Amino acid sequence: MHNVYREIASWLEPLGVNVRIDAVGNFRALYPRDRKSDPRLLIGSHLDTVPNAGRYDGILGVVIAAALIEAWHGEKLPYAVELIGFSDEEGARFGVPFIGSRALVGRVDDDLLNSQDAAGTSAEQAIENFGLHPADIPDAGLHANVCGYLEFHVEQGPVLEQLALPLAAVEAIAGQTRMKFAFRGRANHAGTTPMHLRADAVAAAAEWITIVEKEANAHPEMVATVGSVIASPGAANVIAKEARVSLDVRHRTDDVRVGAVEKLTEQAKQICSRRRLSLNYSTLLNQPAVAMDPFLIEQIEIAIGASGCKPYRMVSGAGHDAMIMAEKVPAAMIFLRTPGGISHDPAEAVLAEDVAKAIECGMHLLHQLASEADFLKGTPRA
Ligand code: HGY
Ligand code: MN
Ligand code: MN
Repeated sequence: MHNVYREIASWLEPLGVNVRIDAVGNFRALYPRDRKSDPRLLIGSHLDTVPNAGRYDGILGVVIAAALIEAWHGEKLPYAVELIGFSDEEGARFGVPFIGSRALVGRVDDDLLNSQDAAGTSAEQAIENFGLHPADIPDAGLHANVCGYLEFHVEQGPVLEQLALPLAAVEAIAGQTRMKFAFRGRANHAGTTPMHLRADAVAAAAEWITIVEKEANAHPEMVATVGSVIASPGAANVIAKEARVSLDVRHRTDDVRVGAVEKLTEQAKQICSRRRLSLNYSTLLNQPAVAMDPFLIEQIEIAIGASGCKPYRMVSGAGHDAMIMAEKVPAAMIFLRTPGGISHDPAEAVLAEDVAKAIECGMHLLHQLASEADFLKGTPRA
């Protein structure tokens, strides 16, 4: 068993849980272990992260879920908790995010399994190399008794720090588009090729990247990022033949986001035809914005109040597994303040007292939900 699984299992097994690693590498632990047929609340987040990451994105939500099980241990609540540590939420390796949570909602398809990493290994191959069996992926699906999903997560932005609040309820998660573009020109000698005779892939990509930034600035609350630019052959004295470029566009309103993506794709085409380059592009993710469950948002705000904090609700610019889980069950998130507002970087921070507040809020929440029979039965609410 991978050491992160072993570590979490070592916290939980003394409490009486049964741990399993499902077919896409999600860590799953049911507590109490003998309550298989009871209503089940899923609490967790993702175990993976991004290159050169901080220490809290994802994993903090799994640690808080484990802390809640530990704090609850021995109490009799009318439902079980399944702790979940998703194996791949970021999409850092295969470019396609939410592999772990998509397995729970039954959306692992051939496109996803055939997506490849930089070395050409497919996700399916990676699953097999890890000792798991893609044929078992259907068994990773949600248990029929799951009544809801809760995720604790660092805010990853500046809002709660500016408001001097430790916690917030997430009301919605912005939609996001992820694409990859290949600008293809002609390699040539940097010293002998006159400027007007060039088909310079990096110069074309650079022109487009400034347009990406301009387009995002033209829409309030839009963010657009080119996080990766790979030039080849990548020598200082060779005009680049190819520039492979990533695009990440996010906005709370899907029409605005999709409209901007279409415009940027069109502009990439125009730049390439004017500069005598060719263009290849593909969409890796077109994830609509997702509202969190209104009932659970209310319950979270009550629990935040019961923890002595001022309730607050906000939209998440970051994507989360909760937006995938919301396809099948009521889903909601609790944000923790991010001092410095930095994330996806080693400077990412969290305050110990805010983590304590989050656990206190979580305990209130677990007790509040214990008396919500309709919620536990999974009765669809109007
Ligand atoms: O990129 C994101 O939205 C998140 O960190 N997965
Ligand atoms: Mn992240
Ligand atoms: Mn995350």
